[in-house]
Amino acid sequence: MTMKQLPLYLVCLIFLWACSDNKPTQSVKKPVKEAVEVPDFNADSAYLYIQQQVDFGPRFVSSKGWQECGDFLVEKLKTYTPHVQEQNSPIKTYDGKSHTLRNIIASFSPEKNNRILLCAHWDTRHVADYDVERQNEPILGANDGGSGVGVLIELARLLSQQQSRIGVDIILFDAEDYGNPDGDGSSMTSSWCIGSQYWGNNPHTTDYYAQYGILLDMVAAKDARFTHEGLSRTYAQRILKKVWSEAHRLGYGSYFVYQPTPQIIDDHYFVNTLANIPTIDIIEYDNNTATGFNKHWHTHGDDMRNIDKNTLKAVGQTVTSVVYKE
Ligand code: AHN
Ligand code: ZN
Repeated sequence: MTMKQLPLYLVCLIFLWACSDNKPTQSVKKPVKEAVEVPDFNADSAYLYIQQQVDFGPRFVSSKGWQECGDFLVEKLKTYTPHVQEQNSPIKTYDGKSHTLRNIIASFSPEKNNRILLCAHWDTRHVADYDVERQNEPILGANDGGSGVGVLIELARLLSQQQSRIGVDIILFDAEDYGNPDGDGSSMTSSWCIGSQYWGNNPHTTDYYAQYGILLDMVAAKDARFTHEGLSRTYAQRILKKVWSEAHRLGYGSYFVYQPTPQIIDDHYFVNTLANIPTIDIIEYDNNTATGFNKHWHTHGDDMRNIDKNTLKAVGQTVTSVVYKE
C-alpha cells in the first residue's frame, strides 16, 4: 500500500466498521407470541345448540320457552366451566310488564386479568312486527337470538377442552329484543337491550375490565355478509381490523366484507358506553332489505331454515382463532 492509497484504505475501514453489527447482543426484543394450535370450530355442534334452543319454542322474556331455555343454557355452560353465574334483577318492559331479568355469564380462567368479552342475546322477540301475518305472535328467533348463543356455547365447549392464554367471559344477555315496536327517540333506545344496560351498570365482578368485546347477533343465515357497523367503527376500529383480517386470512373474506354501514343500537352500544370496553358487533347487513337486517328479521321465517352451517363455521372459526391467538 502506498501513501497515496492510505486515505482510501482508512475510508474503507471506517465503512466496514460502521456496517458491522456492533449492537449489544442483549438487544431489547418485542415479545413474540408463541404459535398456538387453534382448535377446530364444529359447525354441526353449533347448529345443534341452535336447534336445542329453538325446540323450546319462542323465548321472549318470562315465557315458558324462555324459562326452560335459560335453565338449559345454565346447565350446559356448567358442564364447560365451574364459573357460571346469573344476574337476576326486577325489570319493567315498555308495555308496563314486570319481569325478572336473567343474564347468564360463564367465565374461563377468572383469575386472569387479561380478558376478552364475548356476548350475544339469548331472548327472542315477543312479536313478529316485520311479518305480514300473525304480527302479534312471538317468533322462534333461530338466527335472531339462537345463532350467537349457539356459536358461543360451541366456543365454551372448545375452551373447556383447551384453555386459551387469555381469560374469557361469555355473557348471554337477556331482554335485548323486547323493544317498543312503536317507539322513537331515546324511549326507543332504552326499551331495547335491557340486559346489557343492566350489566353495564352492574358488571358481574367489581372493577371488571376486558381488553375488548365481540358481540354476535344474527350470525348464521346463508351467505350472510358482515360489514363494519357504525358504532363498532366509532368505538372499536382496531378490533374490527383484527377480526376481519383474521377472517380473510382463514378464507372467509366473502362473509366479512370491508363496507361501512350505519350504526345499530345493539348490546355492544351499552358495553361500549357504560363499561367502556371497546366492543364490535358482528351482525349481518343485507343490502336488499329496507331495514338492512336479514330478510327474516322479526318474522316467523326466522326458523331453522334460516340457519346455514357454512356461515356458522366462518363466524365461529374466526372468533375461535382470534381468541386463541391472544
Ligand atoms: C334496533 O332495531 C334499534 N336494534 C336492533 C337490534 C336487534 C334486534 N338485534 C336483534 N334484534
Ligand atoms: Zn331481534
